[in-house]
Amino acid sequence: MGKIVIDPITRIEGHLKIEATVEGGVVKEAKSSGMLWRGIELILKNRDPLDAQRITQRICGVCPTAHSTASTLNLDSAFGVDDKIPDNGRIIRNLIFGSNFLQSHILHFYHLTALDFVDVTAVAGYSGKDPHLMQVKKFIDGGALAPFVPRYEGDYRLPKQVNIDATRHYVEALNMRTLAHELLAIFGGHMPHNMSMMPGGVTENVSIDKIASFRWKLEKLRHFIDNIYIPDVLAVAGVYSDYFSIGGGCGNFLTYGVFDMDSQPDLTKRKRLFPNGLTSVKDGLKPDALDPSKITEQVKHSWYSSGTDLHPSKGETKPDLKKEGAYSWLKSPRYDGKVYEVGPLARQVNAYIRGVEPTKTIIDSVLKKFNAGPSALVSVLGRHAARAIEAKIVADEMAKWVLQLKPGEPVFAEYKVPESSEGMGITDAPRGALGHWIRIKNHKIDNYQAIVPTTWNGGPRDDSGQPGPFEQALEGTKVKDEKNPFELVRIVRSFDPCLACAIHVINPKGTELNRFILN
Ligand code: NFE
Repeated sequence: MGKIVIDPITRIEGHLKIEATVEGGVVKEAKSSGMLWRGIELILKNRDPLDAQRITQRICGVCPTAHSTASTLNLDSAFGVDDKIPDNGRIIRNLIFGSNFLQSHILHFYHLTALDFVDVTAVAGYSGKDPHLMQVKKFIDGGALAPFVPRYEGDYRLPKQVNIDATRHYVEALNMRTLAHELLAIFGGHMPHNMSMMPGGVTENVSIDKIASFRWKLEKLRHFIDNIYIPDVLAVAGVYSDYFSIGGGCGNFLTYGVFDMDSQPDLTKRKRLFPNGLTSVKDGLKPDALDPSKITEQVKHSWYSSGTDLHPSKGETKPDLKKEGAYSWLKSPRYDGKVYEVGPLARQVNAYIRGVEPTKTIIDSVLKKFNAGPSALVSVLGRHAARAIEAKIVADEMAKWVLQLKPGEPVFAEYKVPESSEGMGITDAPRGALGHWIRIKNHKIDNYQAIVPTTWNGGPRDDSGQPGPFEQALEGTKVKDEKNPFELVRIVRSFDPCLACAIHVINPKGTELNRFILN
């Protein structure tokens, strides 16, 4: 019996440690530890409720737009304007958030996970004139291979030309992400912290110029997604098809849904491009309705002395680094006491089983191409495919939404900050279900809680010992070479973890809590 410790896992956002106990070449037990603390809830206490919209965007540099969306929905509901958002405001919010989704999904495939499958050293002998490849070759010829190495060796299988093409796309994807940021800035102001989303709608007016500029930039992104991103994912899937049966995990999926299609005040009934819901492989992927009152966070194995199994509206944040048996700064979110995976796969599986188009048709065609049934989706490659399919659907819908904007019509509804109130903002972020909860007293924030996607996916064992989704996806995995555990990092990265929400490495007295060694 041996132990593999990967600390930190690179090419993700934030600091995650994975410990895997291996017996006979198979992972018997896995532990996922979030090694940084996110104290944003404490920072928000006693502040003006409107600060939540600004401060929660600082939770993370990758998905600030997700937090601006969740906090805005949260304040909409606490201020009682959730049924008054004008169509222009609703659509602009979707365009801002959609731009961030596209940036995020392209980032994940090319700059975080592709290097698990694509061998950039194929460019070493390159003698052509493609400027993107020449850029990469310069790194390789100069012997300075970072960020392409260090890496785990022993399982690079793509044909040389596919490696070269994908390496060119790696560089091109950087330009596409810039373009997605520019797209967001048209109505959002700028990245990373958009200024436009506000309770009641947005602050940016509609003009023909903005519509035309948005459409023009979006077309280039759509071209990249259709002709480069999706074909690259399919090329990887064709060669690494064993990853359709590796890293499945808990098989329970939860989504709050995302991209508002109306302003129905009950967020569980609001029509969304991707609907909310739950489903489970164990129950034959039957659709189940979402009831947010069943969400709790358990803390038995987390460095908190807070009460356990509390609903987030009553959530507590009391850090306790000395807690016996704890191994993570993440809590363990549960729905009705059960473990759920969140993210693009959860959204697309939920949409698929409900027959939502175009998800249903696209997934059917991908499954047919690989001669596979829906169970193949519950895997490493299923997560990558779901993310790419989702990028296409979101980009195509954005092209329609921007043409529904009406210049000259209102973009926001007036609101007043109430003396006391409660709110809930649930949406899906690129990485999955994201919820913000607020309690207002004396016009100030009395309590604020956020449960982010990676807390769902990367949380530790819960009060009854059930491992979290990362842990379940790792357990049972065969490891060919314990010195190069590429299976394990491929599994974890397929979830697109973001621990960046946890931003504190020192305690208030300035004492170091942990030291990370990169190798
Ligand atoms: Ni920090 Fe995020 C997304 C949110 S994930 S990137 O997507 O919310 O934990």
